[in-house]
Amino acid sequence: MHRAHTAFSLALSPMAHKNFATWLLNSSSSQKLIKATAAAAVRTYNSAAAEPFANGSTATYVEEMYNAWLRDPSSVHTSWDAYFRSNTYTSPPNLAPVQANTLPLTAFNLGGAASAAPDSKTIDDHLAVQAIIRSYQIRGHNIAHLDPLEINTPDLPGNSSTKSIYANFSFGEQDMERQFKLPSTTFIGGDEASLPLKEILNRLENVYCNKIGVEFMFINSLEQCNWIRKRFETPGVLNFSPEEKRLILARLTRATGFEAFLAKKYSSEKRFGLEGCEIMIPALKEIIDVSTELGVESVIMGMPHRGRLNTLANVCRKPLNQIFTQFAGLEAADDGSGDVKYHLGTYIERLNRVTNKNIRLAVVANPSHLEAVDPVVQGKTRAEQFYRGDQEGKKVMSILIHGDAAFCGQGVVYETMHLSDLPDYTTHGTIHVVANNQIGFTTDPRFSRSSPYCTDVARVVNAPIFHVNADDPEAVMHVCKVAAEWRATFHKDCVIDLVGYRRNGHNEIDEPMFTQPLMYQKIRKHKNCLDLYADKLIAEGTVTGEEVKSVAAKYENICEEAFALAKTETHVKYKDWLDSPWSGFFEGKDPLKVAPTGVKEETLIHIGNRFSSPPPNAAEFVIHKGLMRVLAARKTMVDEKIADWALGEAMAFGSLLKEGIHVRLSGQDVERGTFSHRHHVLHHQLVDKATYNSLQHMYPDQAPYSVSNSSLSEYAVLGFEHGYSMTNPNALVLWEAQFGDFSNTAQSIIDQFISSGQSKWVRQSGLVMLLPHGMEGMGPEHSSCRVERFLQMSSDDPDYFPPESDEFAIRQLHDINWIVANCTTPANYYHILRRQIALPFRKPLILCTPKSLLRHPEAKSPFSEMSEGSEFQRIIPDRGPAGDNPSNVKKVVFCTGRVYYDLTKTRADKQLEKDIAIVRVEQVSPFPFDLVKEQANLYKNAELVWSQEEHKNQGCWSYVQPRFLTALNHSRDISQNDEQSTFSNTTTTTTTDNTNTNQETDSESDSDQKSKPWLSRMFASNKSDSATTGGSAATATGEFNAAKHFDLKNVRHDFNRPAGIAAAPGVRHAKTGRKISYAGRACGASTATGSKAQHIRELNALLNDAIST
Ligand SMILES: Cc1ncc(C[n+]2csc(CCOP(=O)(O)OP(=O)(O)O)c2C)c(N)n1
Ligand SMILES: [Mg+2]
Repeated sequence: MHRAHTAFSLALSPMAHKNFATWLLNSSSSQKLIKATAAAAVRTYNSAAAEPFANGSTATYVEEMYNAWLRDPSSVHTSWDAYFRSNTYTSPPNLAPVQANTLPLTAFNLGGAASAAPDSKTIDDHLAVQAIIRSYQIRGHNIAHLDPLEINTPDLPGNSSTKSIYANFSFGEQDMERQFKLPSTTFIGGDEASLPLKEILNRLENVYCNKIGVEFMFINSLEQCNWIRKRFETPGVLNFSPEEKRLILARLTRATGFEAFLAKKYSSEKRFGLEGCEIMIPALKEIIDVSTELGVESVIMGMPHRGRLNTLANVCRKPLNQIFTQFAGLEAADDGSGDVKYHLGTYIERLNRVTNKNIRLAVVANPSHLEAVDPVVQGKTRAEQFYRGDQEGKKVMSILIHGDAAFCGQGVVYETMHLSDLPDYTTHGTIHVVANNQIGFTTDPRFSRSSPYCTDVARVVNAPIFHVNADDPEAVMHVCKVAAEWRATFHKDCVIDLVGYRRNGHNEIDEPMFTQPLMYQKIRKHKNCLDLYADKLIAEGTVTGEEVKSVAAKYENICEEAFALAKTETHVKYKDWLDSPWSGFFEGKDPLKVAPTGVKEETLIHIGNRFSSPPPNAAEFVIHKGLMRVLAARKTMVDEKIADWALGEAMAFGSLLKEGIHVRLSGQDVERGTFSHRHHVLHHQLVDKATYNSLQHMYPDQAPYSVSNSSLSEYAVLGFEHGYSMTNPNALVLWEAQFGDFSNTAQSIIDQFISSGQSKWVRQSGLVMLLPHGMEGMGPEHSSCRVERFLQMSSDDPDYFPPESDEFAIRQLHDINWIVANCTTPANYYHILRRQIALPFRKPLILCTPKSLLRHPEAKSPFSEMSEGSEFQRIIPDRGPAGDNPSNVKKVVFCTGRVYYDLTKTRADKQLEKDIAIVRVEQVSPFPFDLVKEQANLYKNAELVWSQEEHKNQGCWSYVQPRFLTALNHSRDISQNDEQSTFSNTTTTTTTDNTNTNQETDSESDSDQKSKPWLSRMFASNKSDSATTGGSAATATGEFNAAKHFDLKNVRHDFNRPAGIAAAPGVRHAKTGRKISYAGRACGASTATGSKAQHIRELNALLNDAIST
């Protein structure tokens, strides 16, 4: 523990007094003060002093309000509620609530008669005592005994004894027996109104400076502060019954036994053991028990490596054999997924034996990137609350477990914390548990943080922080109980800082003495928590030594049995490791069938009319004049049956809502839209918070639409939306970046979750990322969403032309990790959004979205392109004179995105419409090999060019170039293969076998393969390829053994081309000899030039380059 220089000096400052007893210090003279105090004392016991409301005393009225509010905040008007919550109210002395333990100060007047005014010494001494009490409440945690190793002793002058406190107030030994009246801001007296100074100090010392350090006085709510004081100060709160103690012991035995068992059986494996902080397991169980008791039915957890297996085993009660199988799998597998067991998620529904209630526990799959899972858990929790109609978070809650170094080091913690109280992002309180082992890998806190505690980040959201010594199980359990009650009461975040140590190195193979010699000398001599606690319980007679041994032996037996069972397992089942099974989603679905995305024209008209209309109470609802014009323009478009970008988007959202699909759009300023084009929320110009959102009122039975301006965070908000999208496949969840380039601050979420979640964790997501992209002279920032990076992570093979068939497009989508597109028309934008839901599986969609096209007169689509029969166009061919007469065309310019409009204009200016065809690649990834080939064949004699506005080392060029070559030259060999043509006619109505989880987990056995004939054929079709290349999948005889290689690892998400088979060199090289050349900017370091003139020069050059024959 890293402690600040702390003393109680602040408590002695005028400020401290002022905060503590404002009403006293407000009096100008001490004489007045004495009188006021005396009067107060008298009035407290005078029934006539309790002035009724009828006599018009405002103060009494306020006081009554205050007392009523204390009992039930909802019983007073919201304005009073807000006022009292603001903590500015201080009861006047005469009106302070009459408490059972209240005595007049005169009773403590040492010099005079009982009813006389107290002398100034009495008052000063009382103030001093009150200041001491407050001082303990504020700073007691700084000198609490939180460190089991006692290495980090308080960094304080003197020592931590009470003497150093009261000496400052000039109290001597003679004062110790003096009786002091207790203020209403403490509960240490219980039923007693006063206590001797010695007892006051003892009790405070015990409450605040023992094994618990409560950090809460920064909270700006009197009610909440009092609530916490009561939970910790009330005498006897730490008394546990023998049954409770035995339960703690049993749980601690399991937690400790589990780590010991793994250490014994897998001594050379990394497991990131929990030793030194095993109490975390009983702690989590206590939080879950209390929360379940208070109504919670589902707990969603996020956690890093440390103690993860133990949590799965002993908190989630995941069958031990499944966990042990992971170790067995590791030994057999040498494919680089060595630490996968620390990252997989899980989902368990079980009976909580303590509360006898059913509970669902999920641990969300997480990457190595510490804390990255935090917002994902929040999003998932929020979504679950939403789907259950749990508006206050009473049924679903999240627990986040952190490491000490990561909690203070990773910025996403702060970003996630700041979502905690936002209306559209709150999960109504998260309990954060820090497994604080006082070290991060090899770095100790002195070098890893500038704050006294690793938990200081929580202070910004007024979350109380409960530090506790992890070697004191009862203190830990108390803190957990209070944390669970806090969440249930206030629905706000709180933090439990479990201060323990790490018995071994970062992992079990590491030598910690290299870097922390003194700490580890101490740790070597330190008894573990279980032994310490067992000794304590034996000493006090709660259990016997034999009982302790027998509980441990019993658990070891359980582990041995599971270990034996694990040995009989032959393979890992991924479905056992899903964190969010999608019940029923895959059942009965043809995995290769996309539902139509066009809708009836009347639906488009209806949505358009609603979207262009003011609210029904338009007469009272004052809309900004500019927006009236926007609505009128929308109405005109609807009448003319055309749509611009905003209308196309609204059509997609509205039609999905109509079909019962929940739509959630989130991101910075998305309600209006960064470019002021969307305007989904109309604001009454005269009434604060009066808004109207027409998309929420399209149809009476529509699904809910939510559009939310987010906090100014990308990392946390994108993570949140990803988590939200994981929860239910029947929702369109979109995150929009303010400008596309800002998405790189969320790179961890993109890399670790979105691009790879399915292949790592069988975790599908249909999240849409809307990334404004385009070089429009706005300079190096704001121009590019860095589409090249997304494309670089696309998993389709540049050298492999998949077999052609009617299902080409859907199979590609099924195989790939995500979709990257750049649409040029509102209709295509509309279709691609709707296709997200029409697909029989879920894939993330990375969508470059336009800026200037939002208002471009040509970037409009007729309704006919969105109505029934229309669909998403992966490629938009040239529809002008060039397309009509392809044999005369000299050049075909392929492009994507907004540059299309510049290219067509230049072509028109140069009157080259017959000579140059312009083809738009709208879906860049998976690459439309088939359509590119078709287009190239159409223009047999033409030169082929790729034109882009991004620099050559950016944009799509690096991605499309090799794929063009494959499409142009490699294709015919594959498509002419006999077996391939059989393949294309194969019926593909197979559904995946997911009886347990309903999650698409692909096949796990050879029999599954047989049920997918097209897959077998596909493998067969590659025999020759593999044989010629001698790829790893080929046998010695050159025969590809599909059965052997058809396993999850090889085929799961890449079934167009089996893993291990390289493209055959013999067929890869040019048959047609056609090439694609590049027309555009040269390479560049930044994404655009900062000078507008330079930008225009470059753009003209690239257009001239592309549009020339
Ligand atoms: C974002 C990120 N950076 C670096 C690492 C490498 N790393 C793995 S564990 C670790 C130390 C973590 O310390 P702490 O949070 O205290 O957890 P502990 O291992 O002590 O439980 C580091 C730096 C990582 N996993 N993630
Ligand atoms: Mg640590």
